[in-house]
Amino acid sequence: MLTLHGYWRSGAAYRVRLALHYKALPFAQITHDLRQAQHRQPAYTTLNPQAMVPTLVTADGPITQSLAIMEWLDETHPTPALLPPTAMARAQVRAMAILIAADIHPLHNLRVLSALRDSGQTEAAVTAWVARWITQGFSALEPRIAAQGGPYAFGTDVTLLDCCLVPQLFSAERFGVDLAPFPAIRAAVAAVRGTAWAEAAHPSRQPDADP
Ligand SMILES: N[C@@H](CCC(=O)N[C@@H](CS)C(=O)NCC(=O)O)C(=O)O
Repeated sequence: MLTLHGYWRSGAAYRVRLALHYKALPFAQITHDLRQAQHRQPAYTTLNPQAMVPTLVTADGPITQSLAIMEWLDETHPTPALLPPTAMARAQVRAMAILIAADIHPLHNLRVLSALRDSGQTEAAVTAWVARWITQGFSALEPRIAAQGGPYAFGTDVTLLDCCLVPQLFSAERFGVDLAPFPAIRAAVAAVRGTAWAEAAHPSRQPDADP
């Protein structure tokens, strides 16, 4: 049995939930309220010394880092695949997924926004900070996704890029980022949203979601 340690509004945990539901893999969830700093409790940091969600606990032990988790899921449960068949296409999917996971998302995770607030930044300044980095990252992604021709972010099949893009758009909406300049990104996310597997992974459907 797989157990996902996460939090309903964590974008990185949302990626993994999408991959698990896309592959129709059963899993249990243990949630940690980041607002209450539950992810910093020793019971969790023995699993993930970084004190970040997600962690996937498998029969072979825990795996941290959402991209590593999704790659492991794809290697151990190859169908349906989350990566395309050719090496070049896989490299392109990974490059765009890393653009989101390494170059956009870390700039607006909880610890960074808390540090900005602690340094005296106003909520308006924090929101502008988030919008700045999401907009910059999406501006680089938009033509690359448009070039694939849809309906998904990397063309005709769902990939782990979709698992990164859907939560990133969710965060962008939450922070009120102007999404008008990104029609290809919005269309790719719309293709996934509304499917039963994506619905099941949605933050609002998780056991710890705010009412
Ligand atoms: N690179 C990590 C990022 C994980 C991450 O940023 N998790 C956030 C929630 S989305 C977190 O646990 N934040 C806790 C904190 O900032 O204190 C991954 O992809 O798994």
